[in-house]
Amino acid sequence: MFESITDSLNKVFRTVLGKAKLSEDNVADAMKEVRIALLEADVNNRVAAAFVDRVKTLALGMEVIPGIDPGQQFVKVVYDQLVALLGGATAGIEWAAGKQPTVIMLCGLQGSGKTTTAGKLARRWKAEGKRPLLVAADVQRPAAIEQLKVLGAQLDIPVFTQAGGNPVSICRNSVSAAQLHGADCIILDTAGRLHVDDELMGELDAIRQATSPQEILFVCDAMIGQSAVDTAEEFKRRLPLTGAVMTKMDSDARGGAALSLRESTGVALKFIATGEKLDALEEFHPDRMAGRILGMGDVVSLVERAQSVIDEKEAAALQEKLAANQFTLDDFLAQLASIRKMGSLKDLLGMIPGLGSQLKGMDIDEGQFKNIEAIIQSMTKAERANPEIIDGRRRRRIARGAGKTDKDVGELLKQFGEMRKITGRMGRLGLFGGKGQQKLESLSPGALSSLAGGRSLFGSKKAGSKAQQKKKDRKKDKKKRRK
Ligand SMILES: Nc1nc2c(ncn2[C@@H]2O[C@H](COP(=O)(O)OP(=O)(O)OP(=O)(O)O)[C@@H](O)[C@H]2O)c(=O)[nH]1
Ligand SMILES: [Mg+2]
Repeated sequence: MFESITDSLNKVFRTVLGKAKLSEDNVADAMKEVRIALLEADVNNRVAAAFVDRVKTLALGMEVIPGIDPGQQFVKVVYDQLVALLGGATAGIEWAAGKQPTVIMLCGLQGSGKTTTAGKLARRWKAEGKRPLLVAADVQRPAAIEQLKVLGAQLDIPVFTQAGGNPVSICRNSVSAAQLHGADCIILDTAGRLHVDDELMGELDAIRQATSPQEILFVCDAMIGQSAVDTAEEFKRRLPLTGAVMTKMDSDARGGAALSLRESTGVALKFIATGEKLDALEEFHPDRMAGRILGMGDVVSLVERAQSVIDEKEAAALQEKLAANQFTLDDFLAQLASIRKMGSLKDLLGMIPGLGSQLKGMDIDEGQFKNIEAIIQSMTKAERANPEIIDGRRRRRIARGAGKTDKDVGELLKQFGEMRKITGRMGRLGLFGGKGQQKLESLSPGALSSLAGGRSLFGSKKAGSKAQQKKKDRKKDKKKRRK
């Protein structure tokens, strides 16, 4: 979503990096480009101008530090200011003190993603050891209560509903019922409207008075761009918002709303949602996001994502196998499935420092995953454990079964063989644990590169007709969503 801004900013940085001295003109030129990049990403005009002014002043006032590249110093100023723009420190959730349950009220326009977000938050907090209760306070839309019930059943989380009654009494009663449900955090899923109106605001304010929520989170849709910021402003005039959740960050929205929200409205972004699935919710960290936007990667989030999908026991078993060089195609298949659970490959690679900007224009072929899976799945158990037994006849059979060519199968086997060679060498170096192990970080880059040498398992292609097709697909998706 921030691809184009990352790309533009990296171009600007290249013009200043390596310069022995930055003149006023250099800085002015660079900041002109930064401003264009921000505006192109749909950042609010006023916010962009103020940001550029701040960076310019700081960059021109930079003290020359001997031995430090002024260009790098400039990038650091941009990074620091971007972190500040996004809110500085991570804004956590304010949990109620003592035995009181915490009340979290969600509000926002129709279709912004409140109900989905309620489910995602409940899932997240349950995983953190809390006992959430979802409250169906949307009596506006007949299907709304059912939608929340379905989510609750899926997550095995109780849902408070009440036949008849108005939203205010439902919410009030849910707080008294929390104890009965053994719940310590109550998530109120309120009704949305197409536009901000007095009736909606009156209702939301009455719910607030009846339940004294610790958090009133404004849920907004990144796809509506700057009007998300305007709507936040309107909500804030009537309700003491404590934070915001930006949804649909997986869409081709340019991200400007997320960048402008804090500075324009003073409301801190607390979560971002990146998909329809219930695990597609991330806590918003200004520093990590700034790193991602500047193409510096976000290793911390990458590791967290990996931890959320990788089972520790499985990982330990895998390490043993790697160390003993008994890694089979079946293990490989399981690893692919874990990686796919973590999100799109491009998204993941973008979190690796230095890779983000290089990915621009590259069409990471996610279909390759499927090809590899299809080929491995059409092998017998014996073949997967012992690829050496695959001869010409077997290869043909596998290819036919997977709908691929003999060459595809041959290539996969060759690459798997090379990978095994590398893991074998790493195993001998004790990199996968065990006695006398040497940690990966402690290896010199030379040693690491001597380990590498195989070709990439995943082809990547220059953007072309495929990228255009993807764009078309995305448009189609968007249309579907609107319906
Ligand atoms: N792609 C994507 N879709 C999302 C995301 N969050 C929600 N949606 C989708 O957006 C649509 C509306 O979501 P809801 O959660 O029903 O929105 P709501 O605010 O509760 O809507 P109302 O109750 O009608 O006001 C659904 O189709 C969701 O699947 C997200 O982060 N990414
Ligand atoms: Mg809803």
